[in-house]
Amino acid sequence: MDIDFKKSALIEVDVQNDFCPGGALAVADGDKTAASLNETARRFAAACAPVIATQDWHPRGHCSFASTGRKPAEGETLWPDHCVQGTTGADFYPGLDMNPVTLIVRKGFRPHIDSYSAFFENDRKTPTGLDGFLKSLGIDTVYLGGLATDYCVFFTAMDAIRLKLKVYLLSEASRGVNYPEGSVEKALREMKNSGVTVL
Ligand code: VGL
Ligand code: ZN
Repeated sequence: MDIDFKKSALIEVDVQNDFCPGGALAVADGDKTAASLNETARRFAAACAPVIATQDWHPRGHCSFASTGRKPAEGETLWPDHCVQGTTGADFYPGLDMNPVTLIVRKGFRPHIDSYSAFFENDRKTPTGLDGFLKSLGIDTVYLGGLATDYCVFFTAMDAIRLKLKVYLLSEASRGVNYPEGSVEKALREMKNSGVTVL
């Protein structure tokens, strides 16, 4: 993989305990993303290129939790309680090397909006600040991987395309929830159709 480190950033999406085996919203082999991300992150760090780690960071009783008893809107998915602020489940998976990371972006902390993408919350307009961060550094290309391929990785990739960035998905460094069945394949297809290069 030939990377232009002057204009590229790596985004490591939600590699947190709750998305790894044993966690509240475990993704099959979610822990396997870490080794591959670490290897790429160390190459970025050696070039002093930005490495961003995102962290799903929900308050207790967050609107995305099925435990609220709320009726989901059309097309909306509710989840088991996960990545609650300050809990071990919300911590980064210990196998993820945080030394190369230059920025941590927390998302999903507004009680009434969920946030899958690292760029915008699910209202599609509340920014996380990541776009401004990348722009101020002159970044035009992002490499991304992590959890989950069909949710947070997918929405991050699609927003990055919308923001006119070149997007490379590190598929070896990503795993999906695949709920509903087939959603990983659907996400991969949509990403490819939108201009994401799947590595
Ligand atoms: C995610 C569901 C709920 C993810 C986060 O990181 O893909 N999925 N919250
Ligand atoms: Zn979440």
